[in-house]
Amino acid sequence: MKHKNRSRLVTLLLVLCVLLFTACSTGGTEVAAPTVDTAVLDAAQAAAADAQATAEAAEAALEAAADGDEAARATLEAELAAAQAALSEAESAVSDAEAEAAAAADAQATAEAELAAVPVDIELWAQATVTEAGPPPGDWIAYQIIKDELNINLTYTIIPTGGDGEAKLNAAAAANDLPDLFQLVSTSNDVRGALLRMVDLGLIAPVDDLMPLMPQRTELHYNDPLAIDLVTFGGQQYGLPEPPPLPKREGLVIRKDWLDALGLDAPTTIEEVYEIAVAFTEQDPDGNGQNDTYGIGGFINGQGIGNRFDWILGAYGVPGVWNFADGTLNIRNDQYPEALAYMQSLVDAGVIDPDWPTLSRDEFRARWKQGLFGIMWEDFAALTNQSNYAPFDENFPDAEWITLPAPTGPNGDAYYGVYTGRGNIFAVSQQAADAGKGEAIARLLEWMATDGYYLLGFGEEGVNYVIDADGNITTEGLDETQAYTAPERQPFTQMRNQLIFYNSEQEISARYPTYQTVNGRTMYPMDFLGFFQSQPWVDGRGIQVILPPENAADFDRFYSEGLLQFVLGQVELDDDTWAAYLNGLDSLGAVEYEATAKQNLVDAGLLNE
Ligand SMILES: [Ca+2]
Repeated sequence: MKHKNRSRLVTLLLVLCVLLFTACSTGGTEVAAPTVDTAVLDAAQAAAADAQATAEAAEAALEAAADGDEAARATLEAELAAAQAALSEAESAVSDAEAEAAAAADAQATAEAELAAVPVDIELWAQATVTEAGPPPGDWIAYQIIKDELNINLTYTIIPTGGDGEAKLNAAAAANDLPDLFQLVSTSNDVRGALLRMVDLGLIAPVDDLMPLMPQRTELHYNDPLAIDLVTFGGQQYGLPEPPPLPKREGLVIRKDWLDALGLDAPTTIEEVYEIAVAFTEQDPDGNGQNDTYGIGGFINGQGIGNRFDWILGAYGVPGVWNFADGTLNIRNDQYPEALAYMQSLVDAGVIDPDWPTLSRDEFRARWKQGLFGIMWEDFAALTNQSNYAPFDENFPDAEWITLPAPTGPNGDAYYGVYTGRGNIFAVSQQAADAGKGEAIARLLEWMATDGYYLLGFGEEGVNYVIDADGNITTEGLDETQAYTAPERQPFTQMRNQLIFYNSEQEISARYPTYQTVNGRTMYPMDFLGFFQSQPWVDGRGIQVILPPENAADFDRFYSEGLLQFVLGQVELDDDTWAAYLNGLDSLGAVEYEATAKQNLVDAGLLNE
């Protein structure tokens, strides 16, 4: 009996503890403090404390009645009954407190719903996808959907590209009247620098808190840690870095029909490229009996010999201008003059189209379509998209270009080129954040990556596009003027390249569909892209933090002209002339340029000190 009573008391005490804990924690965490009548909770807690005291007294009495006589037992039972009554009262009080808390939570939810019912005005500035097409009309269905489903009044302004767009943004910044959400513009292709300048002026709001509010968009658009790092200053993320346009889309190709005609295998080394270039030049690969072909064709795009010959520099481990592993110029590497010597050997042997240093891009493209050379570096769409390939196809229906892997150099190096990964950057103005618009901006951006994706990227399903059995987007069977590809429809998808597309396979295959050539061969543009992307590229995204020196024009001219003179044989390439070239660059501030570049890479977390 004594033992039984003791266990009842222990149980009672445990129950009281649980009730006390529940009462306290309900008040502390689940109900917002300002909306709860704390007196109710206080009363519940006091009652529970009383019950606990009574129970403790009962336990003391139990100890005192160790001998177990009837009178003591009666007292003990009376005490227990009192404790149970107190417990019952405490339970009831806690129950009241919980009801009060639930009512408060309801009131809060109602208040939040009322707040959300007030539409949020959001002003968006972005560049156009098709500049000549103009903005969507005022009665665009998307505006109504955004209002109905997101409770947002969207004002969408298309801003100009280049200097005009930059000036418009700068004027708004100067007037402290930036739009809520906007695309950064830079004529010098340095949108990160443009963002940083506005951050320094206090005009841009951090977006760290917005990222968790848009999980799907973050997964599809903001998934590159380096891109996030590049818009993070002082530990806070200030930019929303959209995915860059299709990366790694250019590559090396060779005329398979010419290889077959001469009984040659595709080259895998830089040496084999040379041999085949000689054969293509000297052995009449097109079989017309005339000496009218070259091995290699190209043109200069960028500094030095240009990035279209990075596959040659890459075979020597020095593609591009910069060595991002240590922040120096690649010309410091002793393999650089070796690569130039190889290029010079192609020029010297006359196996590269001799007009390459002066050709424009269009002139170069006209030449491969005329069958002038059999090895080249080209953009996959410029080569394989139906409209681009058609003139070549008509001239040479039996011809076929195939992809080449990055050729290997004497030390085993092989790189296709440098991937720079520059994409659009959007930002939220501090003014918008101060007005409490951050959450609504995140809601809009998340919607654009989820429910609004197809509407803003292609239009209305069944009207402007259809999804076929393979999951591909097509315009089959649609009214031609309503198809999302029609000129008339371009105003309705102006946001697609700025805020909607993220290089999904569906997007890319919609832009680069397969088709039949003149003689019935199936062309797969996507296969060319996939192969090019699979090749070894140097991660050159650090170029985004390297700013040109003040004497950039003089520096670049000396840099480029000097390299070209060596390659064309106008200056003999030897140890002395190479040293003189490097000295000339140093006199133009090359060392300081490198030191600044290195510091910028270190500051951006892209390079260790
Ligand atoms: Ca010929």
